Amino acid sequence: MPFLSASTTPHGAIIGASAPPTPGIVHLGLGNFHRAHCAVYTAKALAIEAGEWGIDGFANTSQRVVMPMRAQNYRYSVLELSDDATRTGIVDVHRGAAIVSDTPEAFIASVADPTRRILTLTISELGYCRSSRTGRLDTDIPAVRSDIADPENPHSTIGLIARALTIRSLSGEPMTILSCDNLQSNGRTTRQLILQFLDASRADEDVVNFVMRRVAFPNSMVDRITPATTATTIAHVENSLGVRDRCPVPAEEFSMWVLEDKFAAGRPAWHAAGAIMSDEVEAYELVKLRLLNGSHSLIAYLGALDGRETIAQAWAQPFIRQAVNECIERDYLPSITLPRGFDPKEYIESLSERWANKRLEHRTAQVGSDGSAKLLQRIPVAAEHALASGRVPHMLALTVAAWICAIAPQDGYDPGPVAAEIREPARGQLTEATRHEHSPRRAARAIMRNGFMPPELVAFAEFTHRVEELVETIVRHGARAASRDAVDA
Ligand code: CS2
Repeated sequence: MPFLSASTTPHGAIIGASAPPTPGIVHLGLGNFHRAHCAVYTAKALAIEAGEWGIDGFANTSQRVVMPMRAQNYRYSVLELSDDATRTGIVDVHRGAAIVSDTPEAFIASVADPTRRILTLTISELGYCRSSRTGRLDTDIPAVRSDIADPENPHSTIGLIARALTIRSLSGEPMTILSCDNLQSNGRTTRQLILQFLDASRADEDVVNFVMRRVAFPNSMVDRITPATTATTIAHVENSLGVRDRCPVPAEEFSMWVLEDKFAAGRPAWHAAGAIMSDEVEAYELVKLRLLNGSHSLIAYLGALDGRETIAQAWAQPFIRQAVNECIERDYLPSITLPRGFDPKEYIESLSERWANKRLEHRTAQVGSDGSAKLLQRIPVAAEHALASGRVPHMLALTVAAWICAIAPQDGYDPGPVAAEIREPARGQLTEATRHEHSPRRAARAIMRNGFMPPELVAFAEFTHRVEELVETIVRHGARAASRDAVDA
């Protein structure tokens, strides 16, 4: 079987249109999500309105996508998996692919280049280097600390962007930085972190003024479930294209993008490609971060503890469905002011269908990964909202307890093989925090008090106490018993 390359002709159609050679967009984070989301909207937009909107792509560290994309002239396929159909299309909008950690100067030069007009980011919650304690730039992270001391040789994402903007400020060309990550107020937050970095590294006033006046940071809500690529994805694509794609992306059919239309130097016709331009993005963000992502974490941790490998298998368990439905009704919905005209019932029904999609094979271990960073975006504010009005959010306490049990070792408790696959960069710190604690309650308390959750939430003793209780119930009687306990409370 030939490989997808410049000279092979695959059977599949190009999604939208191919981009012209000049990239007006720089993108950081070449993982599956970007390639099935922003890249697809861009390809579709180009088919409706031509423009210099190719994408110069950068991966953070991984060769997994960069090498194959280069070999394939930056093309790859998206395999859309719904319950009754499979569709494969080819995306052809990238005009470069490199690894930032290998060539930070190339990334800096690309962002500083006046012909680039938008920098899009999918760097995950972790990439923003934000402290769980203060919500500000985390200057305890070694890469951030060394970038502040030596801003001309940056390694952290925020340091790299700040360096590029410093150089760009010389030309004064406006630009937009568009965060496409699951962060509350993602545009505003990115702006604050960059300004905090510039302040800490004593940047010139001119640079700060340039960022404040000429760089736009629109908020955006992004949504499309994109599991990891597997051998099955590659085989499926091979069958339908007649060529072998080394880096295809599996994705659900559903896709949504809500954007604040505040761009400093133009944008592709994303609105014509289905993106919603709205002045209520933050409300959409909250809906998505809590109802989808927050519930997703609960499904993932309860599912992993119950030995379920995929989200669909977990969602098929009545005790998990019940826990999630209660969580949405009791703890999440009351914490959100819904966007105008938004029908929560319809949205919740569509979530249920999306989670039930067996063909996606979206792994609980994937959704459960990086919980120490992800949960901060999903739980604390909603929990504090309930607590401030005198109500204990039992289902949010259950989410935190299930995360603790899946990740942090507890004396004599084995969370099972699925939980063992969850990647958690804070595992070492969690183990350290609980090293001298020999009861589940004490271990949970140590985690809550050691900066893994914001102090404002930990200050509500009734919440911390409830998390401790539920951790103990999971350890002694299992995840099902703990769910019942939380649902009945
Ligand atoms: C998931 C998200 O892994 C996770 O934490 O909740 O990646 C989710 O699939 C996407 O945000 C869907 O848009």
